[in-house]
Amino acid sequence: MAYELYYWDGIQGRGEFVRLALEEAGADYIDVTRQPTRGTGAMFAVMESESEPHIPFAPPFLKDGDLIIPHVANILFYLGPKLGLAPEDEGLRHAVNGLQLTITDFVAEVHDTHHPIDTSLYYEDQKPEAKARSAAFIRERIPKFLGYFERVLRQNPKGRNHIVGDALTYAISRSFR
Ligand SMILES: N[C@@H](CCC(=O)N[C@@H](CS)C(=O)NCC(=O)O)C(=O)O
Repeated sequence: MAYELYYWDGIQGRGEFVRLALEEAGADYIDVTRQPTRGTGAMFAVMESESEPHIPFAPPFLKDGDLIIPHVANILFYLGPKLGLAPEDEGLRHAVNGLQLTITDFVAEVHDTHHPIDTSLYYEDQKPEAKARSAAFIRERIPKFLGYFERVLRQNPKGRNHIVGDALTYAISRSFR
């Protein structure tokens, strides 16, 4: 059965991390809300279900049969071994998961540069604060996060073509070089 990915229909957003892995592996999947017959209504139907015990808080989430898996890093941790995008070694799988969770933190900080005061307010309604937050983000946080990923890459004992081990993983879809 095809995997079902649920995410907002009009943006790449966090859904793109999952799409990249599915596309890289050539997996059979349906981008549910982009189906003309389903749309975001199908996403809300799952999130607002009164009977489903494991409802997601927010998209993206993946359905594999009856199983519902929320959060990008959690979805990728689930899919990685099935798609051939995670190391066989259990310890290394957790290393990849750690990198993906760091990416999760990074993405949340990127989001906060545009919505520093209130997530439910438009960027236009918090522009001065967004500018101040962005300046600090550019100065302090981008170099810290990217410097970290570059160090991990440099220190990979299996070489610098991949971030963990000697093959492509879902954590960073392309080698830096
Ligand atoms: N930790 C979650 C974050 C999910 C998330 O923030 N989703 C956004 C779209 S990118 C959303 O729709 N959030 C609604 C909300 O937080 O109320 C993940 O990594 O998937």
